[in-house]
Amino acid sequence: MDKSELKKEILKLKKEKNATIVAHYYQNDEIQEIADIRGDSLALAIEASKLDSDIIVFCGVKFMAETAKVISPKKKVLLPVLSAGCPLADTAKKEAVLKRKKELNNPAIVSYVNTNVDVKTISDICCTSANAVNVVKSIKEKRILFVPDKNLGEYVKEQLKDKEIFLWDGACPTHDEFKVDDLKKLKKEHPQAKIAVHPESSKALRDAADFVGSTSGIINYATRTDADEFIIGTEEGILYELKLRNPSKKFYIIGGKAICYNMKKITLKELYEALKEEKHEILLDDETIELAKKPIEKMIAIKR
Ligand code: CIZ
Repeated sequence: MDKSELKKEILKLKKEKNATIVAHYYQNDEIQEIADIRGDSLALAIEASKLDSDIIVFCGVKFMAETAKVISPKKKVLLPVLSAGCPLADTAKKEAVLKRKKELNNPAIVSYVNTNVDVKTISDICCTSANAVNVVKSIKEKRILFVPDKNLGEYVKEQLKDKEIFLWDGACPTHDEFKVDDLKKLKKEHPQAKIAVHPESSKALRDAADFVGSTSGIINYATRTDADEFIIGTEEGILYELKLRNPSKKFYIIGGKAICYNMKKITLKELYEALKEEKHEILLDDETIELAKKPIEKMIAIKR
């Protein structure tokens, strides 16, 4: 089938099966285009839970689909490509996190949503890049083990000096790769451009930026800021939404390219097959859902 036939079939199946397609901002353009909802992982999981659809097809990576399942346990949640994982999440295995907690004499565990679901079951509270500072600020504990992103953890630490934050040695390979020299080069070529980077980037990059924020934060910043050009430090799938909302503005990705290969594994073909065969269903046992739900719900109760 060619792309236009695939699109027709996907729309037909979606209606027949009462399914909702949600796509993360880092997905391929063709997936973002056909999705019912686009957003960051938390917004997608929350929005999908409000719909009366029977199936949620989560076009993103595994931890995102797991979070959607925890929030909507009665719905069938599908992840079109099972191998779409997150190398950052995989740096924090549950047993290793528990060991570190013990070594540090039991600090509270704040886990970024980019963790596998079993790590959420042992977390005191979760956070996203959009609410990490507010989440850490909100908890009474002073001593915190922040997993797994050391850059985001360091960013939080810089703003909350009264907390003792222990970092995990994990980083996102896509964001950690941005080079300050590439940023400087772009700034020289586009001196008027505003710089917006994700907090998963290194300190050097964050310090050089006009704005540091999550995907939704970067999109809102670029949309409300009165500038014609922006230098962007996050995965390039974000360009789809940035251009859609700001057709007259120009966006340059640091280093010219930033791809999360896991995010790009889903194409129209995989999406079509996932809907047709209802695969790959995310299955979690009741105990995991119950335990993982607590830190996620605690986070949702806090403003972004
Ligand atoms: O939580 C998300 O969606 C991720 C991974 C990034 C972001 O900034 O939105």
